Amino acid sequence: MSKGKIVSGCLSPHPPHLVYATNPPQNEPEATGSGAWKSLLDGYEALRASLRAKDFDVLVIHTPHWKTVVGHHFLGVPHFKDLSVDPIFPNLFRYNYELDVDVDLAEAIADEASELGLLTTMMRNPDFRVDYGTITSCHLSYPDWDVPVVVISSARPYFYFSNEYGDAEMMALGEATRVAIEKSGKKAVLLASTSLSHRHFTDEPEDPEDPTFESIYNSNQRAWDDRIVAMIEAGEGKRILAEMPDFIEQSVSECSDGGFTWLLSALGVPDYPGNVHGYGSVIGTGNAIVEWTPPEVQA
Ligand code: 2X7
Ligand code: FE2
Repeated sequence: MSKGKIVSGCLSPHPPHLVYATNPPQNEPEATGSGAWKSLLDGYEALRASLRAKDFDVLVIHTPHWKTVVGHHFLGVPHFKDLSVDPIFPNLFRYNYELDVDVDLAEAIADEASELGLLTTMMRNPDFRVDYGTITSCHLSYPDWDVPVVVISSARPYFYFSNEYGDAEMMALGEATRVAIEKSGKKAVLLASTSLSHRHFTDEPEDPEDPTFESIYNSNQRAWDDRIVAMIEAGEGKRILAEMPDFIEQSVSECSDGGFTWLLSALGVPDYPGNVHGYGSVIGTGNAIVEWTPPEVQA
């Protein structure tokens, strides 16, 4: 068996607004088409075109909206079908999903992670409702749903301990993910389902797609996002990690759920640029759609 590899690692933010805006048949609410979020919708179109041109066996996703109190959990049932509803925006996202899980790879990542000292659990409840972060990022990045997924929950180390300790756990989880993929012989796409800056408005315009309403929450949030995006484009993975604790603290970043650090670690902390397909705000939050293609895959 040849060695498995990560063929692409992506930041894939999950505002349900972006699914709503494109009116897929799986989503119940109907969009007005007023035109907000164009930069992100275009960015996702570019990411989808890129992923469809790649050959891969599995999507591995880390989601901030499956929050687990004790350790890192993995979906451990081969098939799920249900209705996923965003608890904050049920007016935008009520999505009928059906997906397959690569349970073997999920177990292999969990085993590697426990070897590295992390607490892991396989989630075996067939009636479990998959969170909207998973469904949204998978739909926006790869709506074909014709490959299985591995879904990893977000444990609470940043919240119970510190940003520095949280990063240390996610570095280990990223390492475990890479090693398990290599041993599996599979080709994987990784999705870190996360916004960057994450302060959001607490009221909504009457038309959620009103483009005149949409803007970043404040210029501090935007300054941090710009800084992170510049480091992504300069191939400064190591520096992003060095600044991650301050970034999380000062921009209320959703990266405190660990996805970005996990992704950078799994990619071996890239010193090559990520391709920024799009950046934009949704209800005040900052979101970047980014893809790192490892140099050995580009060659
Ligand atoms: O979960 C989210 C998010 N992270 C960003 C924006 C809007 C809604 O939901
Ligand atoms: Fe979120």
